[in-house]
Amino acid sequence: TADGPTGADGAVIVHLFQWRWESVARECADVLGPNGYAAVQVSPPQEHVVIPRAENADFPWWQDYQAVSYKLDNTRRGTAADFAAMVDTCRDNGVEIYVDAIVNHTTGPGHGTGSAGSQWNGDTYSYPAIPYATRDFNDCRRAITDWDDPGEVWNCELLSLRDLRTSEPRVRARLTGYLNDLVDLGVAGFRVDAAKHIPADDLAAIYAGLRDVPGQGTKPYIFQEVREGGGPDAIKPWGYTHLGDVTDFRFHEKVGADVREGRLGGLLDTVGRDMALAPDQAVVFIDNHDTQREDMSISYQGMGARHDLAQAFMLAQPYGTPKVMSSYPYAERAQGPPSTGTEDGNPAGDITAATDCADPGWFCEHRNLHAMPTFTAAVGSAPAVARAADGGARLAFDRGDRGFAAFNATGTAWTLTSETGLPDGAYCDVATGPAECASGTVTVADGRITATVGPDGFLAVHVDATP
Ligand code: LAG
Ligand code: CA
Repeated sequence: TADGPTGADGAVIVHLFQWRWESVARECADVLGPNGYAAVQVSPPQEHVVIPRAENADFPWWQDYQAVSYKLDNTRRGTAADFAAMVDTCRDNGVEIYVDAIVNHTTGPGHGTGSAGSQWNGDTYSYPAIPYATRDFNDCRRAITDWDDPGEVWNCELLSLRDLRTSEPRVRARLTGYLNDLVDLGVAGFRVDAAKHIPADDLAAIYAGLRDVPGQGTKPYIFQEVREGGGPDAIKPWGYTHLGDVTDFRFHEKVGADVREGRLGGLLDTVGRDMALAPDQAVVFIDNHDTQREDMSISYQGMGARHDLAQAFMLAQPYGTPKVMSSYPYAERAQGPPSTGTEDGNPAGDITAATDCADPGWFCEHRNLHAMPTFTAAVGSAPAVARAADGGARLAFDRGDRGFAAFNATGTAWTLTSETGLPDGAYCDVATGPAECASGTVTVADGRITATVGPDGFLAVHVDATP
């Protein structure tokens, strides 16, 4: 559950992966606020390494996951002023900013100059702009090899990334300070990157010093990246739920694959039975920026309209806080976002281009969901009640007496008539247009709804969107 003003059950997060700050601000005003989104997860905003073009195509997106300092200036996505303006604009449009917080590590080996001009040296564990020195890093200075050993997972190096000594009060205070600087700007939540690699007690100490979000009077919302591995895998997602929400990757694996294969029939049972966490503790997604690079078949690039259907189902069903993926096509794993090309005088190298959803360089998946987040908000925690099916690839359900949604994972239109708990009346299809009902209405009469769902399409109506 996302706590805070928008944060009850029903809050929808969208990850605008690698978007420039100015573009996020514009999207909050034009699209996200009006369509019911509660929050945006933005890419890591701190100073990062710059990997020259010669070594990797287009300055890899993953530069951002190697922290050189906690300065917000001159990342590839804009200046500190751009970042602050984005937070304000989004808040003014009812949308919170959640920052992807890199707190487990700094950089990998090597040395260089970061995006804001700070020196870093991963070989000598030296980050003077923070400052961190060698004593601030754990003693296990090698990559994690045994994932069944908690000590290794927590204290050795994830991907050779220099592992912070988060048991140390000085390091904790520095991390809390970084997060509080963001809170003071109005940042209302954090995705805690690599939380699995930090002992829960260390995270508890880091979070304990967080300030209230200005104007909100509550602590920032926290969700933690704890990926459940196969085998014994020592560290489990449920070891972190006492500190905040936690990512549940089972949703991606099970729901993503089922929707891809057109297996909708069992999905309500799956989300009610086979997930890792309690519904109000989980953050769920069809794909994230990592999984879409591991298994493109569960991504917009691999699934097209079927991926839209999968994300729409996620917004309609009752498990977890849904996080919508919005990304860009790529030809190789490391490929960065569309860029303006290297700008002279800016050490961040390639600067992320302003996002234009008409430009095929960006997918903008969230726009294909139209006002579906208003459905999620309107139904809250109302239970899912299956209402109609036709074979295994067509499914419709109520959310209590608050909403009705239908999904058609076939190549032909599905005209259905079904009982519904919705009161008799006319409703707007928020899945095909804005909640203001530009896209036509669906009627409930005598407790029955009649509707047509297009090929590989979906429909959603709810009590807060009527003509
Ligand atoms: C995450 N969650 O816990 C992020 O979602 C994931 O995207 C991050 O990895 C990871 N943890 C560390 O924050 C990404 C890339 C990696 C990349 C890393 C650091 O997926 O490929 O590693 O960010 O930039 C790269 C190289 C590695 C190398 C490492 C250090 O790919 O081969 O070992 O840099 O030099
Ligand atoms: Ca660690």
